[in-house]
Parts: sequence; structure tokens; C-alpha cells
Amino acid sequence: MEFLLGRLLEDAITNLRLTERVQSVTRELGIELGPLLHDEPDSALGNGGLGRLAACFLESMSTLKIPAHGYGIRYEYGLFRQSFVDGRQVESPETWLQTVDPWAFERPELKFEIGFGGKVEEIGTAARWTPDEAVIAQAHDTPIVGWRGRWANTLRLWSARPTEIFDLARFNAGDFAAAAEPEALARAITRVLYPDDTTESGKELRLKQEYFFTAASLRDILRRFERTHDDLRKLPTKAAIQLNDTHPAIAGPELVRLLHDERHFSFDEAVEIARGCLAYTNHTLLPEALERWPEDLMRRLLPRHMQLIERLDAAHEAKHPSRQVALRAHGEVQMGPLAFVMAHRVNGVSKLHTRLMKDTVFAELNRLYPDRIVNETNGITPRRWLMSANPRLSSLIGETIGNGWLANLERLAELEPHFDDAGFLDAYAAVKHANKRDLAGWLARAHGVHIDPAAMIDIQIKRIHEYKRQHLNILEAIALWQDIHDAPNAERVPRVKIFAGKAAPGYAFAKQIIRLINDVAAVINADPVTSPWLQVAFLPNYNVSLAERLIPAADLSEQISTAGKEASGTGNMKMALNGALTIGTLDGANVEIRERVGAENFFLFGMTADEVLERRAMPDHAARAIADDPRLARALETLRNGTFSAPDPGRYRGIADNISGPDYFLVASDFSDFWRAQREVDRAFADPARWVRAAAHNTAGSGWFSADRAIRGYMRDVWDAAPVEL
Ligand code: 26Q
Repeated sequence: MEFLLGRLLEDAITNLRLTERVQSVTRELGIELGPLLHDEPDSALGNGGLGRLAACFLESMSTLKIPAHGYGIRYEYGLFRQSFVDGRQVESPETWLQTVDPWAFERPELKFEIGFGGKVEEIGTAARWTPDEAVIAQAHDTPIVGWRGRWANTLRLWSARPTEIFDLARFNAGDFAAAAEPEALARAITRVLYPDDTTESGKELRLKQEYFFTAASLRDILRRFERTHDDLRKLPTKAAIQLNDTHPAIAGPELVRLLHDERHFSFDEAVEIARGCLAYTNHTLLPEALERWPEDLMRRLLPRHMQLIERLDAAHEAKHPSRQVALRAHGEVQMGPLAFVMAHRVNGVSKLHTRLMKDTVFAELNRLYPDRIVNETNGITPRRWLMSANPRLSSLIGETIGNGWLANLERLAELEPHFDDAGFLDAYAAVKHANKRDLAGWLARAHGVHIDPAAMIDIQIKRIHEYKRQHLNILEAIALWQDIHDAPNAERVPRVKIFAGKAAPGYAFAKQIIRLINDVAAVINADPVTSPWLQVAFLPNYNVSLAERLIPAADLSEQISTAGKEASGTGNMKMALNGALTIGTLDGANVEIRERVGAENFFLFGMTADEVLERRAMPDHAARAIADDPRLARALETLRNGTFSAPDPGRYRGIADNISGPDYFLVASDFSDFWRAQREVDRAFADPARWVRAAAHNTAGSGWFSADRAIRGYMRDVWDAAPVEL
């Protein structure tokens, strides 16, 4: 349902290997290529990691010559634009479609009518569904070019149009405003991307979006199959349908409906065919993020699907009478269990996340279907995240080991023997320094933020969420600021802490965290005693393009979620690949990054997922942690006494009370160890030779995190597919 593509021109130029030619042509024409590339709007049809993963996977499938289609929604408005007013997040509409989208081919001939509501007539066990509302789904295709340009797959996005522009009866009766209603209703479906990335919203329009694009995509898949084949029983051998989270989970009942009601397979056979095609990727275990839909809403909007869900539920219960794995609970349809039973494979996105899926949310279903859950750890495309984003490092790698790494990223390991060559690590350090200089120049030009490029660039970039613990990071900054005041002449390492990320518009706590970071930045940056050592900046409107600027310049990557909560993370992989060292918990893919780059090149801190559960059971865990750490107590005190909100001392009492009270995400309990690890970071950075070697180990050890490796895993374990031989 989301594809966070970012800009495409540079991607296409890189993958067609035309960079030098384009540069020479633009030079000849007197056009600067950089600004030209930045003229393209950043396409943000996604919230965060899940949508960006889909974009990396499309590029990777094109690279591997796997015939694949991405299916989604052509939102008129993507993820909102973020700005700050007095430190507070303000949202405005993302109007990417107000200029033409030069990459999209409109396909007027590719359209399907999608129905909602209405009534169902049962005919034996099958049924005829007569919707009382219909819209047209119309395709827009964007080519996604693979490495070397040998193959391009299609991203097919659906936009909603009315079946008729005017209600002619009303129009003729002179009620012109009402006559335009069908058009407005239809277009509303693809108007805007829902901006929550963790709280399920339960909104009718959201369910309509989900069914709209899922139904159109399935019809397209059947149309393509039926052009060349006649026996739908073979569908599972010809088509693999990967559900990116539960957002398209209505695909299960819809495919059963198409096969049973419209093509007259028995119910059981329809279920079997559908399950043979479908697989489901889970991206979160947070209970508040698991999709559930009220049965009443589902029955009103999708009456036939609700009947089929009831039947699937009954069939499942009959088969496993003693088990509690209802597809429905408390009057709601549970989309996770529904996706699970309708899929032949279900996967987690990191080793730890997959284990937790088996132990917690899907424990019962895993007992019934022990071979269904598999792990496919996420990956990222090295073409965008190394080749395009970091041309200096790419050139150094190319000069050292050749260019085979672009199609086989694990060859980065071949860099290791060169760490002892005269010059390699110096060149590596020079690349990082040049990237930091570029970032410093841009920060000054674009944001009036002046930093010393020799300082440690410490970056936390991701959606703002309590579990990701941006507030732990800013508390540490406050404690460090106080520590500098305590000992202004101590030897120190200068640091620039950079934050970026959006908060869901309705997520009050996350918005308070943004405001706090901005308020802290204002005080600390204006402090002449501390500002030589510590600066804080929150950059607005985090998106793919900003990530491409920041990641190549990162020294330190903050991956500090409460263990057990971050399914994988992918920014962690991008920064490690670009030579940042991670300070992180044993959460998501951090665990696997640490295994591969070496524990000595990774700053580990905090409780494990199992320890988190134990600690949380302790009633006064936060109070104890604060009593044991005067630094933490003193930092928290500044949130209560208005140090950073002088006119309004109560502003951050809520955050302080949360951390010292319930503290579900264990900020207080992990603080001391976080402080310890940060001081270890300082010591390591003070030794440039040690640091650059560790950074280079991060690059050399990150090859496994290529999206190509991840896609090969899906081909082998989930899709049973092979690349096309040309
Ligand atoms: C659901 C219902 C209603 C409205 C919105 C949503 C919704 C939308 C987006 C729920 C979740 C998302 C996005 C989730 C997401 O990005 N998860 C991240 O996925 C990455 C790729 O697997 C992981 O690396 C991250 O750990 C995970 O947080």
C-alpha cells in the first residue's frame, strides 16, 4: 500500500551507467546536474521503513531480472510536509502531483470497476454480490530500472475515478452541486496517504483504500494469467503475491470470492489456490499497530467478504476445535490472523523479530503450522544507498576491489585485506571527511546551521515514536551539556547531534518529543560554554532525499529502540554500509549487523528483549533507575523546572512524568548504560586511527544487507521462483 521511492532520475542514470555521459552533456549545455536532479519532487507515497523497503525490493527485483509488479495507490497527496513553528511540528499537504509526474505512463485502457456495499444473494454455497456503489480503478505505470538497465519492472499505481462524472438525473434537475457528488466520493478514495505508521486508525476510508487497490491488483493478476493459461489451479505455480503487512490482507477473501463465486471452484479449492499464491510479511508486533476492523463496518462495505471471513473462521475452528486462533474477536476482524491463515508463508523481517513472532503474537498459529513462519531479514539497495548517495566511497571501493560489489555486495569483504595497505584507511577517512564537509556546507546554506566538519556527526533519523526513544537520546544530550558545565576544561570530543523524522499528526507524545528536541537545541546551541563541544539540530521534513544527504556523512548511527520493539530497521543498514558505527540495543537487525561488522566495531548497550519483559514486571523500575543515577535525575529535573521552556515551565512535565512513572519503554532503566556506551564512543572517536578502521569494518561487513540477498531469500523460501534467463 506504500512505495517510498524518492527521486528517480539519478537512480535511472546510475543504473543505466550514464552518470559520466550525462555529466558531460549537461556541462556542455551549461546546466548544473546537481540542482537539476533536485528539481524532481521527492515522491513520498509511504510513511517510513515499510514503504522504503518496498521501493528497494522493486529495484532489486529489476536488478535480478525477476518479472514482478509493485501494486499500490497513486495518492494525490503523499506523506505530509513537515515544518516547525516555534519548535512545533506543523503539517502541510504534499502536493507532488501538482507538477506532472514525468515517470508515469497513464494506462487509460487498464481499468477495473470496484464495488462497495450492496447486497448478497446466496446461490448454493456461492453467491452473487451486487454492490450499491462503484468506482473505477485506473492504472498508472512507472518503470523501475535495475542495475545495468537490462530489465525494468513496473510499479502500477491505481487511482480512483467515478464510473460517471455526473449524476445526470440531478444535473438535469438543475442540482449542479449534488450532481458532482459521485466524482468527489470516488476521488476521495485515492486522495491521501494515511500518515500513521503504528496506530491502526479504523477509518472507513482507509478500509476502502485497502480493498480498492487490492481488488484492482488481483483482477489485473488474473487477467494476465488468463491471457496465456486456462487452468486456474495452476495459478500458484505462475503467480506469487506478497502482502506487505496486513494492509492488503483483504486479498485472501477477495481471491476466494473471485475463484468461488465468479469462477465456480468449490470453496475449499478456492481457499487452497488462494493460499498457494499468497504470502504475508509482518513488520510489527506492537499491539496497537495490528490491524483490526469492526465487523459491522466490514459487513456494510464488503458484505460478501464478511461472509467468507465467517466461513474461513468456522472452517478453522472446526479443524482445530481446542485452539484459540479466532480470525474474529470482540466484534472485530483480526487482519494478522486472517493474513496468516490465508498465506502459505509468513515472514518476519529480522532474526529476532521472527523469533518473537513465533513466541508471542503468532504462537498458537505457529504451533498449528510450524513450517509457515520463515525469516527474511530486510535489505537495502546498494545502487541508491552507496553508489548514488556516496560517489566518493563508491570510487574508492571501485579503485580498491573493482566494481563487482554493485551486483554482489558481499564482495565488500574483499576490502578487509586492504586495511593494512598504506593509504587505504587514509583515503577512507578522507572520503568521510569530504562528505561531512559537504553536509556542513549544505546545513549552513539551507538551514543556517554552522557545524565543524571535524566534529562527530551523530545521527538519529526515523519516524518519531516512543519505542524508538528519541527522548532517551535528547536526555543524554542534556546530561552531557550539564557534564560540560561541570568540567568545562576536561578533554572532550566535539559532537553534532542531528535528528530528523516526522510524527503522526495525531500522536501527541511524539510531537512533544519534537518540540523538546527543538527547545533543547535552542538553549544548548546558544550556550558559549558548551557549543564548542555539543550542538543539536532537528532538520525538518525528513524524506528519502534528506536521508541520501545525511547518511554518507554519518559517524555515529543511533539505533536505540527498546529491545523487542523495532522489527528490523533499515536505516541502521544504510548507515553501517556508509561507514557509521552504531550505538544500539540488541533489537531488530542491529543484532545481525553487530554479528557481521564485529562486536568490537559496534557500541552495544541496554537490556535484551527478555530482560525488558522482566524489568517491566518490576513495579518501580523507573524510580529505582533514577535513584541509582544522579545524572539521570538531574537531566529529568530540567524537564520539570522549565530550563528549556522558560515561559512555560510545565511544558515538559508530561514527558518527565512518563519517564519517571510508567516508563513502558524503559528509558530510565537503559539510561545509565546508554551514557556509559556514549562515553566509550567519545574515547573511540578521540583515536582517529582506531575509528577509521572500525568504520571501514562496518562498510566491509555490511554486504549481506543487500536487498538482492533478501530477494533471493524470498525466491527460495517463499515464492519458489527463479530469474528469467534472457
Ligand atoms: C495501518 C493502519 C491504518 C493506518 C496506517 C497503518 C500503517 C501504515 C504504515 C501501519 C504501519 C505502517 C508502517 C510500518 C513500518 O514502516 N514498519 C517498519 O517496517 C520496516 C521494514 O520492514 C522495519 O525495518 C521497521 O522496523 C518497521 O518499524
